[in-house]
Amino acid sequence: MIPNWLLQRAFLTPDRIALSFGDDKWTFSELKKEAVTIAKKLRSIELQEGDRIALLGSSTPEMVFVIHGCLLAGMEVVMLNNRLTADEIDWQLNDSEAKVVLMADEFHKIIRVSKTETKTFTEIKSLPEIPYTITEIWNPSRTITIMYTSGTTGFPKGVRQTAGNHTSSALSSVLNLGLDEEDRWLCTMPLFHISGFSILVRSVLYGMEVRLYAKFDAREVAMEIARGSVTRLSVVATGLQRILAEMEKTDAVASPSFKTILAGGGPIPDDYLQRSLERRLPVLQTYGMTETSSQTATLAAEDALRKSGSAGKPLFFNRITIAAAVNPLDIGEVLVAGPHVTPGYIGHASEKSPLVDGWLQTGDVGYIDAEGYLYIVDRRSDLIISGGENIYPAEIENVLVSHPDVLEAGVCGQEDKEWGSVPVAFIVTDKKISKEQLNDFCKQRLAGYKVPKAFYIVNELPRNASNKLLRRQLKASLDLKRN
Ligand code: S0N
Ligand code: AMP
Ligand code: MG
Ligand code: MG
Ligand code: MG
Repeated sequence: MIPNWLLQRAFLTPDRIALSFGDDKWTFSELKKEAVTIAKKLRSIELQEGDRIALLGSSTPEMVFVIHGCLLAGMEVVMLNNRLTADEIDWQLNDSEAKVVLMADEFHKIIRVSKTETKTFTEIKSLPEIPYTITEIWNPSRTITIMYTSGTTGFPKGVRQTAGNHTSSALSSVLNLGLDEEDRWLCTMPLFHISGFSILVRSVLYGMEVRLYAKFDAREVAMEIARGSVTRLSVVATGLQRILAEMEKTDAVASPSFKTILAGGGPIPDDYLQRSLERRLPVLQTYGMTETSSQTATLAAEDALRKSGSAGKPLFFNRITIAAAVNPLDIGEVLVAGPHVTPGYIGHASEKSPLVDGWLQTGDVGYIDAEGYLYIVDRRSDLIISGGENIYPAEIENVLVSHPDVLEAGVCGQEDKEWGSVPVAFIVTDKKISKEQLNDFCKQRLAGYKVPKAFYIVNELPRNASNKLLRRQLKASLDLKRN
């Protein structure tokens, strides 16, 4: 049994600050009032408990009210990545069979092609309120959110995250990080990723303020850290590097009241960790994924130097093992178990469970040292992580070969100073086709971060005897180009 998060929180500490955005603030009781109003309005469009809806917007207070409104009303919420194109969103709407898309007004033009019914936030406001009794107790297996994560075949998979998953994740996190009355978590991570959504969950469970930003603004974030007006922050490597550069400009250091930066979503370069020390930024490397509703392992601040490069030990309720490892340091696939692990996917991917004998097959490669610290040595096969956004080459290749003049296409990641890694494409064609044309073609069909940063026209692609594309050889040929 899990209490309805917001009802319980607003009952326990109604006057604590729940959310701030610029100069505006809302207490938990005010947040509840906004959310209850939305829940009652949604009732008027025939939405029932257990219905699946999709949500598209950016990080605004209104978005937070709608998220909580939907949860109060018992809905399963598909969190759409707002960087996607109309086609990509349409695909996720079909796969998830969402009944309706609720969206911030400015996204209306993205959805116009979709068959799914839509309601803008302004339209929701004008709906009548239908009174009903909001369920006070949730079943732990109740699906709260569905987040799409990229898949090896090029088709994203919708991950179910239950009330139990989110709740245990937030509890593990607080056992790891601790909690102080003054804690205030700065959220510049997208709410449609678990990195951002998990901050909202921690907020209602702990009674902690979320300081929300609509956009990542390194200067503002650096100022909040130096002033100590926030105490916690989550970042990916790209964000951390921007904050460091900003603080270095003015030789700023973190306020002593600033406590932790959770840094994850991909590898964090050693250089960033060293520079963070000079800024007195306590950076905690963390390993987690959509399938684990955020953190699985986190490196404690006191181990940051001694265990540099490690993602730390599993959080209290979680277990991590390395497939087929006999001794410490043996390298293999990272397997994860615990109450935070998803029960599975929805839609086209629902047939195949990500669990084998109760262990989540992460696809990541790593090892555990003799003291139990996890090291991730390689990302899942071919996965490209650009600024914390995951991309599988097949997704881009599928789009490229759908171009009438493209005979074959191969995509791999190229190291990048700003984004960590970016996709580049190799094309086989017998026509004259310009790189601009290819770029435009991709831009119409793929989110900006998936559009290859370079297109190389080649005579053939490296393949093995059974005609399988050898992406590692593509990568090797890139290294040759650079040397
Ligand atoms: C890094 C961010 C903030 C960059 O976005 P920015 O600067 O705001 O970009 P825009 O102004 O919107 O666009 C400008 C141009 O930049 C391109 N662009 C934007 N983002 C990317 C990107 N990632 N890669 C490549 N290009 C990008 C735009 O396309 C635009 O170009 P044009 O004009 O040509 O279209 C932003 O990318 C960001 O917020 N990234 C973070 C995403 C994220 O949260 N990932 C994590 C996902 N994983 C998880 O959630 C599991 C791990 C986890 O939970 C976790 C992770 C970290 C910390 C803590 C945790 C935890 O466990 O709690
Ligand atoms: P997502 O599917 O967006 O949830 O991304 C999860 C993936 O990001 C993991 O499976 C890893 O490949 C990668 N990742 C997350 N944290 C780390 C980390 N600390 N070090 C290396 N890779 C990471
Ligand atoms: Mg994923
Ligand atoms: Mg990612
Ligand atoms: Mg073709």
